[in-house]
Amino acid sequence: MDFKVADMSLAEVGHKKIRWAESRMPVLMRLRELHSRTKPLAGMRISGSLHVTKETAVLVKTLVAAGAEVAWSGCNPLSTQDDVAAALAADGIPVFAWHGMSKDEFYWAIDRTLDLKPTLTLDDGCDLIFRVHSTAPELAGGILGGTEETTTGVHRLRALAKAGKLLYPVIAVNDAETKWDFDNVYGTGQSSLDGILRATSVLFAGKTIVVAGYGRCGSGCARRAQGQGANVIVTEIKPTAALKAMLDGYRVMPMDEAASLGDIFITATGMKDVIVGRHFESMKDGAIVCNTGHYDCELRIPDLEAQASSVMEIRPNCEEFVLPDGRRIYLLARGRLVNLAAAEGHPSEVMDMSFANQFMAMLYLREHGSTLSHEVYTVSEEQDQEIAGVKLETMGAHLDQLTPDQIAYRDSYEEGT
Ligand code: ARJ
Repeated sequence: MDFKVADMSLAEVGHKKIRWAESRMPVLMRLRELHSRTKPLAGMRISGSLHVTKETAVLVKTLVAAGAEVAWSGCNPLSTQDDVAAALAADGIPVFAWHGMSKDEFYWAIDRTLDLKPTLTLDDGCDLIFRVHSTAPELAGGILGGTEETTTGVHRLRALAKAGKLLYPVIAVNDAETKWDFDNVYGTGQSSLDGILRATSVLFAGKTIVVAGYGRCGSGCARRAQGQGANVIVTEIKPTAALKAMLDGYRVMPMDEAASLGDIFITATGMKDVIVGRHFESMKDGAIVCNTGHYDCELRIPDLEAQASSVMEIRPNCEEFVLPDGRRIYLLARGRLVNLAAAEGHPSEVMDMSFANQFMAMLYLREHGSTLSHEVYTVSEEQDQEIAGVKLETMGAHLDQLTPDQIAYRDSYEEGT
């Protein structure tokens, strides 16, 4: 078997991490148990490009248990957990991922997973699908469908579909309610703060935190930062999102104003050039800047590099840029997603639902992919409710049920005052 990871001696630590994640992902483990007998993915070859973390390893092992042949790469040069990659390789998974890959190595790794000649693809950020479209379109005919994990990737796919260029059906796993309303909010909120803390160990209480973007990810970060006693400023471009931020109790202003006020900056917009040279120029001494969006383009790092008279890695994942006037600005994880590059990504409990959606979307594409058109699909309401129901049950919570009389009331229009 072909694979490439940083260091196979880390496999044992990786195995322990995966075991830990398995103990906290009951929905996915239930799916594994259920489908390891019937092997509904037998005959499927899945190429995946998604952060190599302990949670992803639980997904990969579940796909394999259900009969699939799998090849894997990361979806970000700085997010691979080398111990987990080693553990997967030791378990016989062709994995091509290590922390700190160059851009060329990153695409090389994706190409190795395509050597499998996939029947299904699994993406986070759309790089793998886009690679098929741009360099190996001849593979598309053999692909039943693909899935996409994140908002940024779904945007790219919708643009591709709108241009009439999407070569096979894709399910936007991100758009499942049990994904974006939990992973993006609670996952990003906790893991982004975790990344900042591991990289800096600063006190949040009393700090001014500027959160760029008040979508699900940004609102999660703002809420958790406020919970730590920080004063939160939000920057937005969309009136309704800005209004929500205001009514959630935060100040809203343009980045041009916020730049001189913030102690810590977190970008969560999915847009490029959110913090650029003129912002770095007006920041306070000691300001900490990071990104939690999928790509590193939200911060214009070359601007900061051009301004700095010296740069030093002062702690792991924390670089000190000294400006000519003596001010110091700290950049975390090179502007890559701080939660995955400086911490371990979202906690297993929340990835449980995201990856249960991934797994069920794979089953769906196996069954129905050949009848779908080349469009972006969302997961069904039934799948969402089923996953939420099982998750609740594993958390020990139970629901009320409507009586037949209540159902009749719900479905009628006669009864009023
Ligand atoms: C794997 C993770 C983890 C984790 O679902 C999240 C998403 O949409 C991302 C955008 O790239 C990151 C992804 N994510 C967050 N935490 N993927 N393992 N622990």
